[in-house]
Parts: sequence; structure tokens; C-alpha cells
Amino acid sequence: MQLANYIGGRFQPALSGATLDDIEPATGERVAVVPASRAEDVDAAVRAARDAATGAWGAASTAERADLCDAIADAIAADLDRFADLESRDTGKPLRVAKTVDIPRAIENFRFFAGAVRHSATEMHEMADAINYTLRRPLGVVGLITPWNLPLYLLSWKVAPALATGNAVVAKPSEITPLTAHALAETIDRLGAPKGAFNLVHGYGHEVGAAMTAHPGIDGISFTGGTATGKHVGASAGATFKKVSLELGGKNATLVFEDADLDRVLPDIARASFLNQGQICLCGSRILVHRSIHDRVVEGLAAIAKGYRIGDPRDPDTTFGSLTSHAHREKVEGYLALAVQEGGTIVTGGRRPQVPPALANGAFLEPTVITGLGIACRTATEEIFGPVATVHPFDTDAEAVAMANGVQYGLAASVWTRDLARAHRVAAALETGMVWVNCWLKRDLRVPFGGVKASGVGREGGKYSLGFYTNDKNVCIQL
Ligand code: TXE
Repeated sequence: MQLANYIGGRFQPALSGATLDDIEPATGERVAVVPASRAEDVDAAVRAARDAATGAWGAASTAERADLCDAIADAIAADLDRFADLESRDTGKPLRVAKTVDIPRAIENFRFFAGAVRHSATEMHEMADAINYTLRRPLGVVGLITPWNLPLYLLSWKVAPALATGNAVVAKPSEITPLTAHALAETIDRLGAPKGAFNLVHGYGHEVGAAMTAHPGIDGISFTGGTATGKHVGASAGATFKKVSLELGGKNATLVFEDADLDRVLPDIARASFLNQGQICLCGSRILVHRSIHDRVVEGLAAIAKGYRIGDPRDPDTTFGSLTSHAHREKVEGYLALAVQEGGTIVTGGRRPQVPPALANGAFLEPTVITGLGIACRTATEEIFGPVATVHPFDTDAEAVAMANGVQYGLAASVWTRDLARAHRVAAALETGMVWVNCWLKRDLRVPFGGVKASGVGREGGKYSLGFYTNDKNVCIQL
């Protein structure tokens, strides 16, 4: 496949002609040649976006914008199999996960924000001798920078509210997983959206991403990615007074209390560790377990981890695919070596699995459970972002909360208990943006999504996204 940038309604190569290779991680083979764009391409996209924002797209009504989002949702739904196939090839995730999680969520994101703007209202504040009303205006041109773990799922989580609120978009997907972003551009093009409303610039983060965050013509940046990159993005966007939303890494605790119904919840706890090969910012990679049930939880998790069917992501029976890239697998393997140095015991996993010859060059790694590590060691506190869970015993609720909070991150946590009072108490004490009780990754798109501490700044979802992509303007009228 030969991918192109999409700028001002035209598909085009990088202005320099440079390209980069997109590798299928399950086979190690090239799937696409992608523009390796530079600042000049970003500049062209920003100009096209600005023209749209001040032209036909800026003049579109709320209903027209919502209709476009609904039409995008319908078009992706009609093409679900192709989108899922592209996502699976690009990321190494099982096709069934792409079909049942990633692409359905992308569809839902467009539908949800179409409905959200159709039904949103602004406020009026009455005084004795005056009234105030609030106008809500799009920021103008927004830059959306997204990662490789849930490519279309996360891109659509930003594109949908950005377009629905009337912004023109310059999007940059991860250079590792550009396929579904390209398919989205083709879809939007086919639907005849106003030129420049949606622009796509492919390329490396340090070139395209950095040019976007520094560009004076971009009014807001929404970024999802690693915490180290997020620091650069925040600093650069701050220097040009852009509105910024940062959804960064996590090292999320799974707190399992002695009264949890283990037979029922262990599969969910394992899913929280290993879904998408553990490459979700919300994954529960630090499992804190009451000492009285520690061994049962470890045995149960290990049994589930061993039961995954690792292999060809396209095989409908596969439940565990490859990591997203070979470089990423090396990073994760580095943490496995570190875990052993730090005194950990690998209870299960930790190796490259046996796979069919066609996948011999794939970036596969077994789901791994580690015990015996100190709670403050690097393996237990740094984001690994792979299929690696460490298990740690605790004796009291207070100790569990202190252990959960003892990391620089603060994205999410899950609490597993049948004691409702304990659930409320612990949820309130956790330093995170989100807490799940007896569930994980249950998502209502209206609720605030985001983290505290090094996990980010700002919230996405429902009215929070509508707020981010707009500026409120108060008008005060003397009666
Ligand atoms: O992500 P990056 P990487 C974590 C995870 C992972 C680590 C590094 O721990 O191992 O981050 O992953 C673009 N200015 N997460 O290096 O770099 C980049 O091109 C502007 C957690 O792959 O954060 C891509 O489009 N943009 C996470 C996007 O940023 C830049 C998901 C994310 O890539 C840039 C992914 C720059 N200077 C990784 N440099 C989550 N929160 O879900 C890169 N980019």
C-alpha cells in the first residue's frame, strides 16, 4: 500500500518526497510506504485547515456537522471488516479484538458526538438588571496527535468532537500504525466533506508532531501518548498559548480484597492486565492482593495467561496477538530482565512463544506474571506497556491504598471487593482520574476520561470534550 497525506481535500505525497516503511508486526514484513512529512507539510495542512475554518466548514450549521459525523459512522460501519483487517495488520492485535472493540468504538465515537452537539445547550445567567448568555465557539484549527495502541479508536475519540464542534482538524497518527487513519481520510473524502475540514499528515513525531505543537496557526493540541513525549508537547504548545489536552501513561493498580468473588472476577482481572497484549494506558499492571488470597490469585492469573491462544492475529481463534513493534518488544523484554535483577520470579510467560513459521519474525511475547518484587522497584513503578503484570501482597486497606498511590502516574485503578463501604472509601482515596469497582474498561462516553499526576492534564469525553474543543464567550446585556 502507498499511503498519502490528505491536505485541503487532496491526497498527496510529502512535499520532500520522503517516505518511511510501515511494518506488520506479526510477520515483520512491510505493509505500506508512508509519507515522512516535515514542517512544510504541516504548514500546508494548517493553511488548508484555516481556510476551511474561515470558509465553508466554519459556516456549517450544528446539524450539518452532526450529519457529517453520523455519515462517517455509517460509512465505517459499512466497511467494518476492512477497517478491522487494516487495524489488526498494523498493530498485531487479534482481528476479533479489532472487530469487536476498536472499530465499533470508532463508529460509536462519531455517533456519540453527533448526538452530543445536537443536544448540547449553553447557559444563561440572570442579574437584576442584565442577562448574560454564553456563546460557544470552535477553537479554529486543532492538532490531534495519537498513538499506536488503539489507532482508530483514539483518533476518532478526538476527530469526532473536534469536527462536531466546528473545528478544522490537522491529524497525525502514529508513524507505526497509519493505516486506519488513511482509510478514515478516504472515507471523509468520499463523503464530500468541505475541503480542509479534515487534514491528515503522516510522519515521525519529532518532525510532524513537533511542527504541529510549535505551529502558531494551530489553536489547540489534543495528544495521547507517552508521558516523556507529553512533556515536550505540553512545553511546546504552552509556548504558543495553545489549549492543550494530554492523555499520557499509566501504571494502574488492581486492588483485590480478601472478600472478592475470585471465581467470578479473576477473568476480568486477567483481561485488565492482558487485553491488547497489555498495551492500553488503562491496563492494570500492578496487582495488589490481600495476603490471604495472594497465592490463589497468582495461580488463577497464571492459568488464564497460559490459556491464551497466541498466534496469527487473523485467525479467529487467536486471543493474543503480537506486540505492536519489534522495538517495543525489546523495551518490554528489557523490563523482564530488570524484574529478575530486582529479585522477581517469573511465574508464567516471559519468553517469545512458539509460533508458526510464517510468523517467526513477529514481535510476539508471552503474557507474563511476576511475583516477589518490592513495590517501589522500577519494574513495579515504571510504565512497561506490555503483557506484564506484577503481583504484590498487602495486609490492610490503608497499605493497599498507599501502595496504589506510590507511583508518579495517576490514570486509573480497579477495586475488587463485595464490601460496598470499602469500595467507596478506597475509590475516594485513590489518586487517579478514574476508578472501576468490580469491573474494568466499562465505558460510558459521557463520563470524564483522563488522569492526574504524570498521567496527564485535562479530561476527554462527553461535555468535557465539547468544552475542550470550544471557547466560551460571555455576552452581558444591560436590560
Ligand atoms: O509513544 P509516543 P511511543 C507509552 C508507552 C510506550 C511509550 C513510548 O509506555 O512504551 O509511551 O511510546 C508522536 N512532538 N504510551 O514512543 O512517542 C508520535 O509520532 C509531538 C502510552 O511510541 O508518545 C505518536 O504519534 N508528537 C500511550 C504520538 O506522539 C510526538 C500510548 C505518541 O507517541 C513527538 C502510546 C514530539 N516531539 C505509548 N514525538 C497511552 N497513553 O495510551 C512523538 N510524537
